[in-house]
Amino acid sequence: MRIVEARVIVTCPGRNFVTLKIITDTGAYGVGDATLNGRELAVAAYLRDHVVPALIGRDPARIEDTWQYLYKGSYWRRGPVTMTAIAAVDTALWDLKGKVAGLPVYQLLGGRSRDGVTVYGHASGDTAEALLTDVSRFVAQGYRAVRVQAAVPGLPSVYGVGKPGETYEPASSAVPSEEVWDTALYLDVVPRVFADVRAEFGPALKLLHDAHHRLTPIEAARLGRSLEPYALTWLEDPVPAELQDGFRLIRQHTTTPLAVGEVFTTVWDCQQLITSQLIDYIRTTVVHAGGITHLRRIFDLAALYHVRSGSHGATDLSPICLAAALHVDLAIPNFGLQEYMPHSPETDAVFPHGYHFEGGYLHPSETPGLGVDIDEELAARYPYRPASLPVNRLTDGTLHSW
Ligand code: GCO
Ligand code: MG
Repeated sequence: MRIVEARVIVTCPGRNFVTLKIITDTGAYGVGDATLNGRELAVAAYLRDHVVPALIGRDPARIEDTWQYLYKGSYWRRGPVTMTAIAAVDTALWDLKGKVAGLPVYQLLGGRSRDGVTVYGHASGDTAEALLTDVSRFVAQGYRAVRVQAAVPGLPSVYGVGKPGETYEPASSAVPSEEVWDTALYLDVVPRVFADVRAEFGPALKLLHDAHHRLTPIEAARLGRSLEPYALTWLEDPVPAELQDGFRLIRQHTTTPLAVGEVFTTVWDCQQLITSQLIDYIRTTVVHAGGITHLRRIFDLAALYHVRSGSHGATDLSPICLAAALHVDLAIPNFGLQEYMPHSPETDAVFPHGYHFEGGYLHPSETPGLGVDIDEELAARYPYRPASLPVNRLTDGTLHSW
């Protein structure tokens, strides 16, 4: 079998997605997600100009060799654009291998380690009452884990808090919109919100919170400590993750479990955090961390150090990435939680898939491969629309992490 064509498909059914479709001489094909929110066309160009020409004529069965070829062969290693492009190729080749073998991909990864993939949903609200109502919406659907993000009085908008009834999509305008941030106001409100939620829903519901890289280590330590009575499952991205010694400082002060990794692209970004046991959950995901091949390598390292997976699963990762993540989640021994933000009906129509939600769990499709596809005709009806993630400024105008 040989690769005869690889198509880069950019579509915007409500938000932008980049997909790679690898086609072989037998007509069998595989699909991979290549979406990097706000930087979609950089990955599309990397694939079209630098990767696709080298794929033509290759044996698609050689997944590991192709991964090494693209990683070592570019000389310029790592980085989100490169690793997202490699992920797209890798994911498409696993999809194809499953189809050729007649097996769902999780079977190729060693088979089931659990019955279903526990997911967490996103609750938010601009008042205490609205937030409790939103959490109960998830509880009523059977969710066992809910991420809670609250409005901060005094700030016009806050990461993770959508308008009532609308899906939260921060990448909107071509030029980044500007938000305002005040850490003191935020640190004041979050523990009070969790006190209310824990009192209302009891000890069994897993609660999570995303600080979205906005705190200093000592601020994060204080937040973690103030949240201890409410037993969070994790506090996510407490600090920007470049300076990893910051996690050591947080760790010295709090038993609130820590999660990080949605912006990491290789095992080299998290090996120190994992081997020093500075985190509890690693949030790397298929599309941004080099595909199934490399993600499994990260999770295997994590398993040696009591670190569990908690893969990123926001709506800017396409249904192809989610499908691939579910196969990995089902197979690995150290699965923790999977983030799940359902896609819009328009997106679901462009990416027909067989995974489904039931009582707090997602189940991957049992069809051979990943069990997800792209409807290219429908995709062509939604042309690319420039959309950037926002920037964040302190009240005095200083640029801060978003
Ligand atoms: C999450 C993430 C996202 C990111 C988004 C950026 O935990 O789901 O923080 O909401 O902000 O994926 O593109
Ligand atoms: Mg996050």
